[in-house]
Order: sequence, then structure tokens, then C-alpha cells
Amino acid sequence: AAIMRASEVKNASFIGKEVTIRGWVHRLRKQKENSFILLRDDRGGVIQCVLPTDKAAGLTIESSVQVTGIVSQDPRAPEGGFEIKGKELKIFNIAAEYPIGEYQSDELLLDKRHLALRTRKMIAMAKVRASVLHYGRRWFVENGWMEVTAPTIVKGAVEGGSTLFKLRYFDQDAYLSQSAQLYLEAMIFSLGPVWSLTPSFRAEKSRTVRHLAEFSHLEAEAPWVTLEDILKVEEQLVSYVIQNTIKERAEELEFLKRDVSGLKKVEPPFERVPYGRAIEILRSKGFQVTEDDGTKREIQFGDDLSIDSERELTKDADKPVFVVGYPIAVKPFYVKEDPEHPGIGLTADMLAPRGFGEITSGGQREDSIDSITSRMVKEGLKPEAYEWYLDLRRYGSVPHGGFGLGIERLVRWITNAEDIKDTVLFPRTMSRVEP
Ligand code: ATP
Ligand code: AMO
Repeated sequence: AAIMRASEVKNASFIGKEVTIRGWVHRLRKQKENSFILLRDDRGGVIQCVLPTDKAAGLTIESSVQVTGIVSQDPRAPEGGFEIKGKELKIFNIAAEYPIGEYQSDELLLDKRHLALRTRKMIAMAKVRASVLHYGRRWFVENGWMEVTAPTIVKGAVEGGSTLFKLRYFDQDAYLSQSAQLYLEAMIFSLGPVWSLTPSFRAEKSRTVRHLAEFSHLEAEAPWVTLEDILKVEEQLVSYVIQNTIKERAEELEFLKRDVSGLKKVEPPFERVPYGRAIEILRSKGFQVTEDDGTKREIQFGDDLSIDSERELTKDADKPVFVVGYPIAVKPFYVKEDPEHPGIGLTADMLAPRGFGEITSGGQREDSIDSITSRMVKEGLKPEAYEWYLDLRRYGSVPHGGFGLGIERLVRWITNAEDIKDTVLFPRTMSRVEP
């Protein structure tokens, strides 16, 4: 007979029928006569199987088994009130004593992440993440953007030198890519609007709940677009991903205790708050910044926005907010200066509601070669290292723009995860490259 899955069997039409299901012993309760196994199938679904204890005697948590039996309904059965009255038990492997128990420290769960993937929380997280990736891709495909990939071993910094991972590349130095942006910029001249989903690497030296050393970066670039065109793409993309994901993963989000009523409101347009206005709002609330030497002072025009200030700006919001027009001094060399407002960049960050912080960054790119080279020098970068990139400004430069979205940041917001490490199967942080 065909092997069934828990979600198929938990259906009134199967009551009284014989089914076969296989998977792993997720939970186990042995009584004198009967043993109650919560079986987890290979899609993460669970169903209770009841077996005579003499048959189930050798079973342990995470043993792999196949059970054949009759489906019945019993209100006492966990996870939906269906169970299988087992007649036959086939054992594939009796698991050794399982290192993960019911209550475990976060640290142990990270050390044993290869096993922790079997917990219901990680299964739910992985499914939400899969939907975010799927609908992210699908939005671009349906809207006529072309998928590309860029190299992840590169010669130059995009997002500043301090977070570069250096590596030995045959007989020269190279780096792990921080962003595909510069390569996507090269592609728009012949391929039009392009997008990529590739890992980006940042040697983030701080431990925060928002930073990974390796993250999944959804990036896009298009010719002949304005900042406003880019913001429209971002708000449509994010709304589409969220609405489809909360529909497809309603069960998983409920398991994660995520109240999705706020997420349901995420539809374009998102509010655009000029950077100067954001600073005024923060000043009116007496917001302070801490200098490098530890002294505090009132926030002022020209300061970058910290996570605390981002939280303050979005604490009552249900929808994300764009902060538009940061000073170019706090943004990388490629950000185009607003010709009407010197010193201000045609750039915006999307801040997720309720303090989840920045999830995208993007805008128009500087198209003048002179401005780019002088800004590179100010940033301490060597223009010689960017010769190929500067060629893009020499040969047929056009107004263009794009953005980058951190998949894990978006998943963290959608799932209300405390820590970004929860949103990725094998997280890479300053203190963790294993498993
Ligand atoms: P659920 O949501 O069904 O409680 P979970 O996947 O969140 O399951 P936990 O209950 O947090 O899992 O337990 C973590 C791990 O402990 C599971 O992978 C499971 O294999 C194991 N476990 C569950 N029950 C027992 C038990 N009675 N004795 C030993 N280990 C158990
Ligand atoms: P930025 O550096 O802001 O911009 O990165 C874009 C987005 O990537 C995500 N992100 C991260 N996620 C997890 N861990 C990290 N360490 C991390 N760093 C960044 C965030 C962020 O908004 N090339 C530009 C974007 C552009 O203008 O196109 C860039 O990379 O969600």
C-alpha cells in the first residue's frame, strides 16, 4: 500500500481504514499495555500511533519506524484528535539516546542544530522561510525581471571595508561578496531589470539579534528608474510576499503564536518619511545618541539612524515605513546625490514595523564618474580597484537604481522571531561556523 502522510490521514474519510505511515518517534509515552507514539513524517506533520507496549518496547525518541494500522478518531489524541491503532511496526533504526530533551538551552539547540531541525519550531520556521523565498522569486518572474547570479568571490568592497571577509584566492587576496549590487549594475545595460538571490557575507563584529555573517540577499537593479520607481517595487514585492506567505503558512504562524492581524494590513503604499523629518520627530522626543567615547547628546541632522531610533519611528506602525533621503555622508559611494538637495542622497531604507528595523536599502545610483571617484576616496577605497565598475559610468551611463532585501530580516518580522538566527537553518555568526 502507498505510504501516507499525517496530514492526509487526519481526515474523517480515513476513519476505519488501514493506512501505512513512516517517520520518526517525535514523542513517546509508554504505559503498561499501550505505548503512545507521536510520529513525525518527512513533511514535519505529526500523528499519534498507539501500539501494544510489548511491540514498542525497544523504541526510543527519533527511532525511524513504519506503522500500519487503522485510523480512528479519539478526542484525547493530540494534534487533531486522530490516531492510528497500530497493527504492524517496522523499525528502520533504533536511535541512540537523543541529546535534545524537552527543555533545552538555546546554546545546545544551536550546537545540535542538525538535530534541532526536527523540532516543530524549526520546521515551522523553515516552511515560512520557503514561502518567503518562493513568493519573492515569483514576484520578480511575474513582473518581467530577469534572474541572474553574480560571483560571491570578489575584489572590492560594496558596503564598507570593516565587514569584509578576506580570503586567499590562488596567489592573490580576494573577498566574500557583501552585495551583488555592482555586478547587477553591470547587467542592466544589456539585460534590463535584473534580480538575484545569493548569499552575502558580512564580518559583523557585533552580536545582535539582527545580524548574520552570511545572509540570503534578494537584490534588484533596473535602468532608467527613479527613487520613487524603486520604492514602488519594494512595497509591492514585500506586500505580495507577506500576503501570500501568511495565507500559505497560516498553520505554521499559528504554531509560532504569531498574530497576523497586523501583517494583513501590509499593502502599498508605505509611508515615506523624509530623513530630516525623522530627525525632527526623534528630537521632539528627546532622543539621544551615544558618542564613541560614551558621552550622550541629542540626535541631530547628519546622524545615522540606530536600531533604537528605528524602533522609535515605527513603534506604532503596522506597515513598514520608508525613511527617504539620508545624508550621503552616512551612505556608501554609489548613492546618487539629489541634484535639488546637495548633501542628500536619493536613497531610502524600509523599516519594518514595531522595531524590527531596516529590512531593505536602495535607491538611485550615482551616475557621474567624478562624484563616484571622489566619494570612494573619502570612504578610504581605492578607485583603481573599481576600474571595471567605473567603466559602467564611462560607456553609456544612464540613471538607474535598485535595492537589497535581507530575507532573514523579513522572515524575522513575519514570524516575530526574537533572534535572526531562528530564521535560518544553519546560522553563521561571529561565534558560530558549525554545524
Ligand atoms: P512539540 O511542539 O510537539 O512539543 P517540539 O518539536 O517543539 O515538539 P519539544 O517538545 O520542544 O519539541 O522537544 C524537543 C525535542 O525533545 C523533540 O525533538 C523530541 O524529539 C524530544 N522529546 C519530546 N518528548 C520527549 C520525551 N518525552 N522524552 C525525551 N525527549 C523528548
Ligand atoms: P545593505 O548593506 O543595507 O545595502 O544591505 C541590504 C539589506 O541586507 C540585509 N542585511 C543583513 N541581514 C542579515 N545580516 C546582516 N549582517 C545584514 N546586513 C544587511 C538588510 C539590509 O537592508 N547594496 C546595498 C543595497 C542597495 O542599495 O541596493 C546593500 O547591500 O535587510
